[in-house]
Amino acid sequence: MNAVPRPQAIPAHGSRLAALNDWVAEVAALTQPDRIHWCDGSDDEYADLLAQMVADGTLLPLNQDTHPGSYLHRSHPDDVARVEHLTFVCTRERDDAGPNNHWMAPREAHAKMDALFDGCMRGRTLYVIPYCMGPIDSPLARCGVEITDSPYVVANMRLMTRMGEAALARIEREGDQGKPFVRGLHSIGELDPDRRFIMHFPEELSIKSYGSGYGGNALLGKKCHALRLASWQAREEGWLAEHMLILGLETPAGETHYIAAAFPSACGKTNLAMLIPPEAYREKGWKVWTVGDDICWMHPGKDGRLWAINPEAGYFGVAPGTSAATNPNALATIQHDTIYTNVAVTDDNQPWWEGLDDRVPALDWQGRPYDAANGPAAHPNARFTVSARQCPSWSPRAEDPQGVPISAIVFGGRRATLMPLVFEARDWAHGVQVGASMGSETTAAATGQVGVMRRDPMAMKPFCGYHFGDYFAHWLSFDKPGAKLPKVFHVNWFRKGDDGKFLWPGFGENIRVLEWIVGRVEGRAHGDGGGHSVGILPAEGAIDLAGLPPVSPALFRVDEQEWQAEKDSVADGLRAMGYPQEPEDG
Ligand code: O2Y
Ligand code: MN
Repeated sequence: MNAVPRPQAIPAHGSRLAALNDWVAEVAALTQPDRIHWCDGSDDEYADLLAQMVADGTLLPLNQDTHPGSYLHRSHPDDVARVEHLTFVCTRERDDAGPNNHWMAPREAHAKMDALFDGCMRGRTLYVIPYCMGPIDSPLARCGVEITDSPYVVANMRLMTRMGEAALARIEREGDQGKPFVRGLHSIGELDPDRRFIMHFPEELSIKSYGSGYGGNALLGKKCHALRLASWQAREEGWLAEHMLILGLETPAGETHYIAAAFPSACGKTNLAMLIPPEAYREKGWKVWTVGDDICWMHPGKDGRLWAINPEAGYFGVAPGTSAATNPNALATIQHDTIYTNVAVTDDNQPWWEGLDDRVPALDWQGRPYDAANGPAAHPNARFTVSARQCPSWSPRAEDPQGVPISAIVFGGRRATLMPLVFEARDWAHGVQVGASMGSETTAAATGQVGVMRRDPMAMKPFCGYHFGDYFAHWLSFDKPGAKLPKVFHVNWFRKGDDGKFLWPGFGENIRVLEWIVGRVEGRAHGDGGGHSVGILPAEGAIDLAGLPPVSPALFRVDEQEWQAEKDSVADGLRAMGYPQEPEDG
């Protein structure tokens, strides 16, 4: 008897959840893949994917003696960073997306995207990736399914999320209770920048991304789900989805305080999250535990505190500048089982980037023989993708389904002038204002000019999925009776002197600032009384500077006149982002 061919749209494996099967069938009918693969998240599946990508040249094996299990991917040279100008939030009402987002009407956006997706997976495999953002058994976690035609995306999603059968089982269980999952549809398309869009539909909990295979544009669990859609969901449900690292700071008394910190893209969140204290501090018993390096979901607990999880399971970190001096923990993390993207290689095929060491690379990020005349050997936004568990400072509390209680929230930016090393906000409302006033000099994490000062409230300018005015109001709403909110601080590691040199050594020495912060939380460390408009600065001598070369007192002061000018600039920046909202006519 002849076997009846399976209709293309019916997956070989599939889910018992009709809503999921139907969506996969609908997408397959539109995109016309040759095959459908439901990802189970197993080691065998990962090994098969890697072998397939090595065979077709998508991945290049690196030196397996020095970097076992590690591979290099070279992205299309026009596809090397997030594309904010092509990223849209598509709400029914334009005003809900706010002036901080590019907006398109959902009907128009769907039509535009579906025209691009039409037949785009012919000759390719459609992968169905069920994933969970957060510990798989956590009530704070949220699930999604990404459909993609990129095996590179599948491999990265396996490192970055809890992906596969356990996530599918949770999606099915929640589906039985009528709880939706986030639907992310992605195709690399032709990798043509003129046919590239990243569209978010928060009212439908869905994402459509076409034309890029890179990072935040393509790994839809990360910026698209865990920040843009999650911030929308968080507002509806009364929690916060933030662009923050989470670290645990263990004091000599054996108490661990959890700190969440928001810095704009590529301003050192990974370095701070993995900080190794200087020897004198280690000897006294200080230790840093890494819970997360990029995203933090905070929910008010029954005890009034904010409880946080890291929704991610891996790091997609910036390689250039990562070294034994700046971040030894990151370097140890990426010695094996790591996917590198757009780094250079040495003549013995080891990954290399600017700032790593003084070797001279053999090939640059595009695979050309290295020539300084072509620019940096590694792309400035070159990345490593790696499981968080490989980090020597990985905190087992990263798997705690309840999350960790947050003692302090820290905002910061890259500011060559004005901003002192650290100050404390007077109260929650002032803290929200401090976060909303954040500014920073831009980096290579997104396309656009580098080194330009831009306002980036709460480091969420590229990632808040709704109107910033509503977002600030949401932050303010946490201050209610019974709340035991974290103290709020602002730091700046990047202040420069007249000679253009950094005034603060940074990296491991930043523990001195964290020590003051937890001292303030515990009511031990002294502030200056706050008799000025900035907030509360450290009292003289309250930050331990022992053993450092002389530190400029300018780092601990603020010029009142310059501060007033900053306030005007903040007001202009916030107005440009539509805040405060104009009163409606009538
Ligand atoms: O996703 C990218 O294309 C690079 S940007 C990035 C990657 C990891 C963590 N954060 C960011 C960011 O831009 O904030
Ligand atoms: Mn980030």
